[in-house]
Amino acid sequence: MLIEANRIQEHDRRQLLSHEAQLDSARKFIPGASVVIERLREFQVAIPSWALGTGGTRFGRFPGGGEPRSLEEKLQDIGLLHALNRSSGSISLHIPWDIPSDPERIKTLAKGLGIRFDAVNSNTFQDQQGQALSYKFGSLHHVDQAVREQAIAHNVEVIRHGVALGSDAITVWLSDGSSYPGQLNFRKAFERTLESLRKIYASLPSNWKMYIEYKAYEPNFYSMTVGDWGQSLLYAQKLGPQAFTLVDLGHHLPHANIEQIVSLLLMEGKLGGFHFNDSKYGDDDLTVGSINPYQLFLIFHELVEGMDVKGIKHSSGLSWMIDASHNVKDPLEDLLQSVEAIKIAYAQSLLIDQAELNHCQQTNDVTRAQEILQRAFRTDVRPLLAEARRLEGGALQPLDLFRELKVRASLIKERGTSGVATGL
Ligand code: AFD
Ligand code: MN
Ligand code: MN
Repeated sequence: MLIEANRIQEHDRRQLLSHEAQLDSARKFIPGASVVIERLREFQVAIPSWALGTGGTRFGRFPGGGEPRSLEEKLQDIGLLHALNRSSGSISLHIPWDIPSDPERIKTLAKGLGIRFDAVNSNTFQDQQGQALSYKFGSLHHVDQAVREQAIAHNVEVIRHGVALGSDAITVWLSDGSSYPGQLNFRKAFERTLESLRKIYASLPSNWKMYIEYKAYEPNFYSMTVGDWGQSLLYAQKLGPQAFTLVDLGHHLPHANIEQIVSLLLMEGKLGGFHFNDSKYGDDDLTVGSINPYQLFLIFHELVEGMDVKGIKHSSGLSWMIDASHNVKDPLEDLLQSVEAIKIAYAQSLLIDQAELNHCQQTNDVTRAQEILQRAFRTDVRPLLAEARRLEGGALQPLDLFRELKVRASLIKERGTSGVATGL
């Protein structure tokens, strides 16, 4: 299914009067509104190929139908999102789930939809059919060198697939760890992992980056070999200038101050990218901004402040990706909501008067500092997002149009109800 431009224009025409009224009033109380709109027009968030189908838990999975059955259909789904919001112009692939049979054809299809390839992900947390050695006790940290070599070879192959598609980064997330005290020698596990990562790093093209994603627990419950940002940063520093830490918002222990982590990683020049999602308890992979939008805003505040200090371009300096799982919602609706939440937090963070905040900090005016942040957070920037979308040819209200056009029903008609998208 494709959404024709005239359907979007027609929708925008119907919404225009009320949009303009809201935009006019927003412009009155947001001094830098035009600059914010320009920044929003550039901002793109990558969609994970594995979030287009219905996710599940270990208890069950309740598919909603019309799920993409192939890489082509995953691209088409992202094409739908991008047509509606003009902010989902890239995809993050997971190998081997998304090995393209014909990379050139996939590239042409993606280009036609305005989609580029963000970081490619390796998978050594599952055993694939026909795989010689098992990852039951880990991959890059495994005590058996043959298992480590197999996992290294897989990562090198992932880079090769990425190169063929025009990607320029690999994300390595390891499930390696231990579930019981005594199972693992932490130091040796770290050293083996580092040695394995060095081999993968050595095969990176010179323009590529390696993102090392950490996670506090699950599937291992006693220790994770890349368990927090300190460990990820250690690997990244030891590996070299092409290695960076990737922050997945759901991968921290409860109450972690993620915004402070982000600030310091940026300071060190070692923040590579993001996996956005939201959570209440753990790695819940919920819709971005659905549980704690204030935290998301505070993270964006640190990002914008830190990137500006270093002269890093907001839209392209870091890899912005979603990593979510949709158990009860339509995945495409959920992704539209997630991209919207990210852009709202980004736009609000652009409203902060950094000079004024800095003055408050230097004079210990704690009350005023809080007021500055909360004034920005409580500003309704949605008319600015809508205007940025309209100017880019997107829909003023993407979610409404998605429903008006009965996109899911068309996808079900096209693909049936029993197709299962690869992923978790
Ligand atoms: C994991 C991690 C990691 C991985 C993904 C696989 O967040 O990003 O690639 O899920 O679905 O929890
Ligand atoms: Mn992730
Ligand atoms: Mn996760």
